[in-house]
Amino acid sequence: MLTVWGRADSSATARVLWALAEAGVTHRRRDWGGRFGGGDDPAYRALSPHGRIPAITREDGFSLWESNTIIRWLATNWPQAGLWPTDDAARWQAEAWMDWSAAPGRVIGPVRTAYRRAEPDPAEMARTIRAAAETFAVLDAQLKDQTFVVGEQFSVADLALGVIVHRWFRIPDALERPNLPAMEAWHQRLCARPSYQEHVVAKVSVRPQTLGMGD
Ligand SMILES: N[C@@H](CCC(=O)N[C@@H](CS)C(=O)NCC(=O)O)C(=O)O
Repeated sequence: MLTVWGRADSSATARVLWALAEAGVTHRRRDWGGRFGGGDDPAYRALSPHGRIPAITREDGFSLWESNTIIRWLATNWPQAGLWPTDDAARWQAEAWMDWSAAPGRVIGPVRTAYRRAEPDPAEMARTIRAAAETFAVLDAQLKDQTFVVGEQFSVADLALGVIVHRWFRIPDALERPNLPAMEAWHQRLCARPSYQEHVVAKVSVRPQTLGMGD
């Protein structure tokens, strides 16, 4: 059986738990990282060289780290889950979008930092939101005429981006931000998936001190 090492309210762990649920893979989870500690444990560092979560292990000694790599491994080893697009060109587009997912990951952090300040500076919030919106607009354009990130099939690309986009929509409505209608419609489609509700919506948004934007 697979073991996932990571607290359920971490965005990178939630991405893997969501993928496992989509693929119907039985696993267990160990609370790890953040308030649970363990990142500096030498045995854990042997699994995850930067000490970050998540990592996965199996009884036969197999282990893996980096959430997107875990998702790629999962999609390859559970082909019946259909997480790789069947069309070869679409499959490589999915790879590109997975790698691109680092970009929105980078711009959402400063928004959260600005918003969490004891005395938030409206100019900083506006600036960070504008920078994030420019990046998310790339995804909005991609989703304009299609159901999922690389076409009509739900894939690894949706798994790589769905958690980060959820954070964007957790920015309180009071903060002005551009409309991204195609991305919003896609987010709604993800919200209709029970596995996304369970592992992303219910977990990545539960900490009031982070204003519902998760970690
Ligand atoms: N690129 C890595 C990022 C891993 C990462 O930064 N994880 C965060 C949680 S989202 C972490 O380990 N933070 C320290 C901690 O929770 O102890 C991945 O996607 O797996």
